[in-house]
Amino acid sequence: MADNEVKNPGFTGIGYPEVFTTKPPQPTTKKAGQIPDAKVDEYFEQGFTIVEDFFSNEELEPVRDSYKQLIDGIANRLYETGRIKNLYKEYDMKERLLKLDNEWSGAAMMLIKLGKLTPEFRNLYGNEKLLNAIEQLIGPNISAHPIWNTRPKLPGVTETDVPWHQDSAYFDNDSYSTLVATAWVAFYDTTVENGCLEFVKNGHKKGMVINHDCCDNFYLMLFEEEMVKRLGVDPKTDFQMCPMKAGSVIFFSNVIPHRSNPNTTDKIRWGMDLRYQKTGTPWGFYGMKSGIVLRDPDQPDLVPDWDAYDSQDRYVKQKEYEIEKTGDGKVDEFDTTISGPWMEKWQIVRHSVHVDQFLKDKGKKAQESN
Ligand SMILES: O=C(O)CCC(=O)C(=O)O
Ligand SMILES: [Fe+2]
Repeated sequence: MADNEVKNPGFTGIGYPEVFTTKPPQPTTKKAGQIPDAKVDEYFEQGFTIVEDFFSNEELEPVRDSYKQLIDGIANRLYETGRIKNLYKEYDMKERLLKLDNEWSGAAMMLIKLGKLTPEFRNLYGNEKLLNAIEQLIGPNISAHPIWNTRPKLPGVTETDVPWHQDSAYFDNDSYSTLVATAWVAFYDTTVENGCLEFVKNGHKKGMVINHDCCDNFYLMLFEEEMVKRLGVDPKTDFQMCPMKAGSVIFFSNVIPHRSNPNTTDKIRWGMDLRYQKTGTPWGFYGMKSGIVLRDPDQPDLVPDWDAYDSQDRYVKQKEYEIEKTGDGKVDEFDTTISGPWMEKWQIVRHSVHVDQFLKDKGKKAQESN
């Protein structure tokens, strides 16, 4: 754990408890998707809440189909460039990417790095029911946060095992006082065995981003002692596994610590996180990418500008940031490293190809940080 706070530009020591524990005024009209009052209270009291059966199978099927097409596209690219000898067409969505990744390790990363929102993803991100629930958490002026993620977790692929962290540790310090409400959607059942999410109850109460270290693969790490020391949580009673049925959504915020453990089954765990914030609050992504307005009570006919959102590819932006705009920021489709500005907010205590790529892009040698 990083003990020397001064060395961590990401640590401010300032907390915003009220931002993360205060329920906004609730809508006065009933709308589809609204979650029970007790769930809204739970979100602000313990820092997360699971809403079972939020989406029906019919609502999720187009999104899953969209993923199937993306995976097919990746399979074809790997095949036509001679990286794989089999297309694994006979396998379904819970297995095909794993088969591909086992033959060419990097296939899963290619999917994760496909930053584009397909029409089906846009529909899910801007889904009326979801926005009605989000309104209960952040109020009626809703924007999409710059960052969303595909979350396949593959057995044996450590790049999909996410250590303890607070999401804000990845964002810039200007956004520490902004509530970002995340909706993590389960496409299939998540279980303890396949690596469901795990949360630290009450870890949001101080509203503070605490010391992280860099990096496990490209992920920041938050150690248990740091959570105990600064957030006053108790691992014995506050760590909570959150298995979810397909179609369920877990809502959480950007300061609640969470992680997901390795998948010990032989099928992929699948989810997607969609993030929302109040319009006008800092986007939090180092000026590299902005969000878009999804809902504005003063503009009932507003159509979200998804093209503007999608035109800012975060992975290209992250590359540009690293090479300080000296290059064209083009990302090779087979480059399976991920790196970004969060790597310089925290001490580098562990190296990986991702961290070393970051240092190389920044013109620093890996050894210099040791
Ligand atoms: O899906 C996972 O395993 C991690 C998800 C996560 O950290 C997030 O959505 O913020
Ligand atoms: Fe997270």
